[in-house]
Amino acid sequence: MKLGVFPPVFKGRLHDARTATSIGRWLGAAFALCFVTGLVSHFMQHPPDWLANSIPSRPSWGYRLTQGLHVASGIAAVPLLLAKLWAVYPRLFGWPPLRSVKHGLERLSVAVLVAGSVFELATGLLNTAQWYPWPFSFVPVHYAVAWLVVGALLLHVAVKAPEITAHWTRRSAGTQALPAQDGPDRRSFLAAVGAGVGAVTLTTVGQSFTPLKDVLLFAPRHPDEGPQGLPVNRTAAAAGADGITAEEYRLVVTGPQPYTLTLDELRALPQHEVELPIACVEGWSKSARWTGVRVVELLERAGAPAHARVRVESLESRGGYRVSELGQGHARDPLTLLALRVNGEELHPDHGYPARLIAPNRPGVLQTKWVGRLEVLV
Ligand SMILES: Nc1nc2c(c(=O)[nH]1)N[C@H]1C(S)=C(S)[C@@H](COP(=O)(O)O)O[C@H]1N2
Ligand SMILES: [Mo]
Repeated sequence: MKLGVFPPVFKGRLHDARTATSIGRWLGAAFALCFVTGLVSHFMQHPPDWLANSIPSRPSWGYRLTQGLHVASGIAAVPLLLAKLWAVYPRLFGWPPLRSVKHGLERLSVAVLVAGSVFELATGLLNTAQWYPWPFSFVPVHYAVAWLVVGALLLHVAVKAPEITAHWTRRSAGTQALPAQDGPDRRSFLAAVGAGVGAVTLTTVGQSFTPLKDVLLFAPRHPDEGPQGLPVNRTAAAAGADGITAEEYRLVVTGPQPYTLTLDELRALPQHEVELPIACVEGWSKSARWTGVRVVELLERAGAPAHARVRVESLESRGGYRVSELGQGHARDPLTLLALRVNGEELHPDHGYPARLIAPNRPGVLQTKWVGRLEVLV
């Protein structure tokens, strides 16, 4: 940049459309993956009525994968977005600033795109740390702004289509026009961006992809930390669920033939063992060996019809996650347990003693702890 003149003159070809396109397509891919996996997460957590009974319970690792990709693609997008902004910022000095109504609208869409992207990545990142330094509710706002970003992104791609196609491939039009010495510069810049993406991914992805947990440096939750080798978001004490005794505990099952079980009666029912992950929406994920009673067997005993949905209610008195619902697929899956034990031990209070729900392909927030009631919905 040549200082002292306005508008400034940028000579570096790193700021040209070819660099912007190179980074832009990776950023676009990261955003697309983040958006699609975000939609999956949204609909699994808040299924509209018409969808509630069609959410599949398999593959059992499905949500772990999609949410792991959601958080990883969001994190990878941070260095990509910074690089992209650096590559294109000279355009902020384009002169005259407003050439036409169309140009004005285009700049407005870019402003929405940049602001929305920064907002999504920042709030998403802080959410993984369970830190909410803002007055609004994270989930609906993060979801709504995602649509705004996608809209602005599609508009941006449409407007820039000629430049994108011109610079898409190595042999693309315009390459010949570039001075030969640009090649190494651009390659080093792109290599540095690639290294940045690799570094942030490698040092954070271990929170859900446990083979890499030993190089996990920058994640708020380590998948090994916590009682019985599993992380905890909300402790029994925080939920006011730490005083539950085996003597007082009752499981209430409602339905055509309602009944109540004591903990000893639950323990006396056929026990099954499953290996399933807790896949927290916030990004960490960890597999464990759970032992307990099949929910489908509890439902059959209550005379529940095959298509019944189930409301799972915690003994926790308040808190956003004290109730969850099982659609038909999850309610009937033999892997869905009311678990009494984890990794060979009785559940720790923080993991939901005396009984918690564990089901395949399900967001962590819906794996209800301290379960006291199963309500058959027909
Ligand atoms: N009743 C109740 N169940 C709950 C929660 C809660 O706050 N209350 N937190 C959920 C969340 S966000 C996750 S990720 C898992 C974590 O389970 P863990 O603490 O046993 O690892 O429990 C879920 N079950
Ligand atoms: Mo969670």
